[in-house]
Amino acid sequence: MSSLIFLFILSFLNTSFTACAQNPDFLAGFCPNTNTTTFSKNSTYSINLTTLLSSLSSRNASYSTGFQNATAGESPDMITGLFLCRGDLSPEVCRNCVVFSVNDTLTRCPNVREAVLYYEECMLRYSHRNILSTPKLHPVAWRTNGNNMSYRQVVRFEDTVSNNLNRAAVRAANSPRKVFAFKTNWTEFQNLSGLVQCTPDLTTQDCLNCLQLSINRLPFYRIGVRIRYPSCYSRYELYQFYNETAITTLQLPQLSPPLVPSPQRPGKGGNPSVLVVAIVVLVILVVLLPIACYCFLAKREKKPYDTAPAFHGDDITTADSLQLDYRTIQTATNDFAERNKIGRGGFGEVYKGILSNGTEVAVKRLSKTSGQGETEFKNEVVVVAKLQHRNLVRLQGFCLEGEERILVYEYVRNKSLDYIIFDPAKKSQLDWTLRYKIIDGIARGILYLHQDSRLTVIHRDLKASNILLDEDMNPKIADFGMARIFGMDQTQEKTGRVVGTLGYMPPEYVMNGHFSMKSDVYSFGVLVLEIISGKRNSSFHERDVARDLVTYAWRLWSNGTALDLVDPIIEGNCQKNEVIRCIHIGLLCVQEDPVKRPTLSTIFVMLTSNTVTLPVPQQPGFSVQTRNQLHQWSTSVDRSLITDIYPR
Ligand SMILES: *[C@@H]1O[C@H](CO)[C@@H](O)[C@H](O)[C@H]1NC(C)=O
Ligand SMILES: *[C@@H]1O[C@H](CO)[C@@H](O)[C@H](O)[C@H]1NC(C)=O
Ligand SMILES: *[C@@H]1O[C@H](CO)[C@@H](O)[C@H](O)[C@H]1NC(C)=O
Ligand SMILES: *[C@@H]1O[C@H](CO)[C@@H](O)[C@H](O)[C@H]1NC(C)=O
Ligand SMILES: *[C@@H]1O[C@H](CO)[C@@H](O)[C@H](O)[C@H]1NC(C)=O
Ligand SMILES: *[C@@H]1O[C@H](CO)[C@@H](O)[C@H](O)[C@H]1NC(C)=O
Ligand SMILES: *[C@@H]1O[C@H](CO)[C@@H](O)[C@H](O)[C@H]1NC(C)=O
Ligand SMILES: *[C@@H]1O[C@H](CO)[C@@H](O)[C@H](O)[C@H]1NC(C)=O
Ligand SMILES: *[C@@H]1O[C@H](CO)[C@@H](O)[C@H](O)[C@H]1NC(C)=O
Ligand SMILES: CC(=O)N[C@H]1CO[C@H](CO)[C@@H](O)[C@@H]1O
Repeated sequence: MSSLIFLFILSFLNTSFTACAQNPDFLAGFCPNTNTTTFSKNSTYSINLTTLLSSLSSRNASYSTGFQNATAGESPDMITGLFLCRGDLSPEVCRNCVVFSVNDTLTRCPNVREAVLYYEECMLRYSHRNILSTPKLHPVAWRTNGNNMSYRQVVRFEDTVSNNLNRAAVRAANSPRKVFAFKTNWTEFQNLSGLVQCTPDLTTQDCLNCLQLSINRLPFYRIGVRIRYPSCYSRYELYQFYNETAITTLQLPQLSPPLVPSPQRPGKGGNPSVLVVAIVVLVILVVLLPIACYCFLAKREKKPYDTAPAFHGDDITTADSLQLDYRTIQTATNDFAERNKIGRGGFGEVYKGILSNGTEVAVKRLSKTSGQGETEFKNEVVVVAKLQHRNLVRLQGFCLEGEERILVYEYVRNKSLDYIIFDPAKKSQLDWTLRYKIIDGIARGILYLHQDSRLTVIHRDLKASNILLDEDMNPKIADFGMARIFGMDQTQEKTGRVVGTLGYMPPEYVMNGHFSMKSDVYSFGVLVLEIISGKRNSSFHERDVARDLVTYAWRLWSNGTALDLVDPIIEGNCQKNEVIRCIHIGLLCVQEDPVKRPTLSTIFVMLTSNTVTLPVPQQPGFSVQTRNQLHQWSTSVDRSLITDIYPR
């Protein structure tokens, strides 16, 4: 098949005239050839298609913007067509690709009513249906760069790539031409470059959906991948694959958020591209001063926190609508009365409050350690407030006055999970069905943070006291986004300030300060084992048996007595196969090697479908002294089992 394509391209190389320096790089073509999708040679449709194609490849088509739509004929012979060139390419390259593709489709898709042809430089698409302004996520084509990221660096790489692509997706979706490119320092010798683009006929939301879907499908362990849908395109490489000059020009008009997404703090200082941008801005300001002034004034009408990194357009939440008066909060909490105090977290103290309209709220008074500016704080709160999911505690407002930084959350009635699950007198309230529901809900909440929200948020401090339970015992994760609110770098691979709680932190985090989404997976695994056993991982008492719960669970599992882990209070009344499966998943989550831990989307599939075969867990990650005492019994994890269960 690929050799056929190769031959095909080769024949074009031989016959095409030399004016075209290089033929476009063909990725894939799709034109379903069935009785209902074809037309006959001399039909109206055929004539109209010819008209359409020649209009798309005509000299006056808008190659400079890289996108053109056109229609020809009347229903039922109406045809709609479009082309999209990669955002950084010059009009000449774009036209070359479109002209080539128009020729190409006549050969590849003769007499077929609809076709999509993907090249690296452009895409050509036409159909008898109306394809404009309609997101289309099928068919997909992709190509990977043959090499895998080295095992040692793959976790950091996956995080860097996914964070940058997701941020770029938001920027692209909000830009007029629906394209955004980024370059960021990967190592001293390599930059990571990426480009995401939608057809500009899509709405911001449709574009974002398409890009996020495509990004979620990318195998980030490859050092370079490109993926194309009819509606969008994403690519990243460890080399400069796009024309930086062209993209910089394109991206200048919307400079307001930083060109380099904020988490890329390393290496920001001496970045020459920032310098170039600065010079260009200076020139523009001087030359086009009146216009610049006008734009500036127009911008000033908006609030400064409009520069929040992510959201524009359909989002109406602003800092104004969330900001609360300090006095309001003082009244609501009886001036932070001791008897209103309901908890203490790593970031400050929590009080119960009642607002003047009767709403019960939980008020978190943050400790005064953040060196963050007011605007940044507001920006981050607004972003975090937009993370809304039934398994996340809802952030309802904030207050910022003087030194005070206060977050106001929905009030959740049943306190936190640790308050019930570890209390011998209360734990019987949670039977197996409820515990399973809690595990499931926590997984949904983290999955949303990791992948389904518009940002990738790593919680970094998942633990039983951060899982709150509402009156129906639905779990709600608290304290998410604290890293954002405190202005800490979410993607930085190492952190001097190790937040998190002993017993829930994975070995690579404790020892090296490395964290990633897989750190949250580890904490989730610990939580699962705690929920099943009703025992705390950190203050595990059976010292003669094992030093902590994870070790203990592993020992029982390898002895074939996993059910001994189950909390005696629910033992007689639980679905044994469900429990075993949850212990199995818990053990997979606490694997020492982050790569071997499943992602949340995999965990979710494992939890919700019991037809899926789980990989065999290996010895979990725990302290060095116990490592050699256990015999290796398990076979190595079969990676194909892991990949199989993605329904993709
Ligand atoms: C398609 O058309 C051919 C002849 O033109 C016929 O033999 C075949 O059964 C048709 N297939 C379908 C699915 O209608
Ligand atoms: C198509 O039309 C041309 C002239 O209009 C005619 O010469 C040719 O035979 C037709 N071909 C078919 C397949 O009908
Ligand atoms: C280009 O110009 C021709 C007439 O000069 C017109 O028929 C055609 O629709 C134009 N094409 C586009 C894409 O504007
Ligand atoms: C489509 O084909 C019909 C029949 O040949 C013709 O009358 C009409 O002008 C065509 N439309 C375009 C836009 O070429
Ligand atoms: C298009 O194809 C025809 C023959 O099929 C060829 O003569 C012509 O040169 C091609 N044009 C381009 C721009 O490749
Ligand atoms: C890259 O990694 C994947 C999954 O881990 C594996 O299936 C593939 O064979 C590896 N490819 C290369 C070239 O090492
Ligand atoms: C990475 O990007 C920076 C800033 O644009 C540039 O100075 C540097 O030369 C690039 N490094 C490589 C290896 O391309
Ligand atoms: C990159 O884009 C700029 C501006 O559009 C153009 O002048 C330059 O020739 C392009 N470089 C390459 C290598 O295509
Ligand atoms: C890029 O990052 C590496 C470490 O990740 C650092 O050693 C290097 O100095 C950085 N380079 C630049 C140009 O910032
Ligand atoms: C959805 C869309 O982009 N439609 C455009 C198609 O092209 C015509 C001009 O040729 C525009 O007017 C439409 O807005």
